[in-house]
Amino acid sequence: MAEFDFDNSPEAGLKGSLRKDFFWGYATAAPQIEGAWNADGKGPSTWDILAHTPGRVIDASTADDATRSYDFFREDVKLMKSYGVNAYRFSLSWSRIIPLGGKDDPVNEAGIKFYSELIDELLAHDITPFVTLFHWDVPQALEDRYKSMLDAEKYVPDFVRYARVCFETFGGKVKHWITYNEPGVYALAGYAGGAHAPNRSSDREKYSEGDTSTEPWIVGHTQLLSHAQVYRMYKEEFAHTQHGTIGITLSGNWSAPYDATSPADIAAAQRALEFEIAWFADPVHGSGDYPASMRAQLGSRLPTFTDAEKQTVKGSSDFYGMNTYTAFFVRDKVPPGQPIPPEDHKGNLAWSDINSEGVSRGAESDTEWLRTSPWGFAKLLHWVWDRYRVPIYITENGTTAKGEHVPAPPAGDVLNDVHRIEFYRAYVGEVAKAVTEGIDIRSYFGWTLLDNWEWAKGYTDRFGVTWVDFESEEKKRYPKRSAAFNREFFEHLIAR
Ligand code: PNW
Repeated sequence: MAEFDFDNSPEAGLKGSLRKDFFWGYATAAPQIEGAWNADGKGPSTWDILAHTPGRVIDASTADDATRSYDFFREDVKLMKSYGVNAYRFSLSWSRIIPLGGKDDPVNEAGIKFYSELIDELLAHDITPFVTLFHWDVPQALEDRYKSMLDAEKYVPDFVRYARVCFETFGGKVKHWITYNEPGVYALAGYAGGAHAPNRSSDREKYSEGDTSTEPWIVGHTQLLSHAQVYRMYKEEFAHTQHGTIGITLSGNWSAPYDATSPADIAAAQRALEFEIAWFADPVHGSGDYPASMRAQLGSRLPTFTDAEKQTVKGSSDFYGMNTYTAFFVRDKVPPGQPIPPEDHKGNLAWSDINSEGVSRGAESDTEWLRTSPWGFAKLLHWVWDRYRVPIYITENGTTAKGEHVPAPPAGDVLNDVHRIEFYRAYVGEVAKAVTEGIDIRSYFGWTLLDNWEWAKGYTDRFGVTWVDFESEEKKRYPKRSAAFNREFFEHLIAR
């Protein structure tokens, strides 16, 4: 039964605008949903260690159980089917597959079995798996052995071997691979700010180790080099028999000038996009090297590529994997001519929620940084398309909504998540419009299927289209209305 009547809506004209083989569904990440953190031979990840360290997670929770999707994956697949999706993006836990992580360490057959069954269950329901190899959970053993990504020489072969095991084991059935999820957020949150694993930062009041002025750039570089090697390995050794696609997913929000008439603010907004997005996208999809604005500010603290590395990294993604949530207004922080502190890792920016004319960047969510800013999303899609010209897979987009922290069972109003529906209506509408303007977009994954363990925010950020009762033994799931909305919206938008 159609509830939302798109044929008589502002979106009526967008009917059938998305390609017939458009992939849509929801995205998740292993540490946020699986639970079973030490079951069946799984080794600890850096996030398990973080969660078990007092003071690191704001509600003092752990992901030991999360939404228990390790136990209930068949129910989750059924739920997704009822939501009408044709694809599902999830990540593999490296330390479930190789508990100690290293190239010579043993493979855990129970971990292989779990993911094989999940993949089979998806395929049995005609849901196409999109598999992320790395969504932030480094095996703790590699952190202990050599500080993981800070030592590229040791880390790269370990990651390449992990990827090889995955291609050999799952590549017959998985045709859509993502190497890294948001290498930029991983590097900055874990090594600059320090709130994420492995909790490294120059902030000595909070963290005992780390160097914000150098480590994020090293960790970014290591991810690029290891990503590129895995890409080349897949192309050379697996693609001709497995016929899949492989790429990297980058995080990036739109940045607009605080004062649209100020040359300095316009330059600041461009620099913001380069620090956040082009940091990875230029090496992979563009020039093959870091943007000049980053080199200018960071100098030799930003690593360099050899010519051979440039050749390996350049063009090492079949598509542009895009995670995006919001938009910001920016201008310079330190005025021109004055020194920028070496700990600055965003490109010398000051942010504001309104621009110089008092226009808001968008409606508030339940998450400080996140506002509903579809206007910025539209601009971002054009900026990425104009600069890189590769097919875009939107791999994450979504929001929290105020008022969802209620006891179970949630009252009717909580499940009628109007704020989230309006977010999806606007953002997905922009996807369809961008396609009609000639941009090649091939997927959309909402973040996320279930309310889950939102990293250092614990269970305090509810991003799901499904409300989860974390108090209950079985982590009972309650569909929100946004799930029904998206189902009907994509039915309307995808060509038959
Ligand atoms: C993504 N930002 O992280 C991650 O891929 C998910 O695992 C996470 O749960 C989700 O977004 C929601 O936070 C981001 O500040 C974290 O712009 C922060 C930002 C963007 C993405």
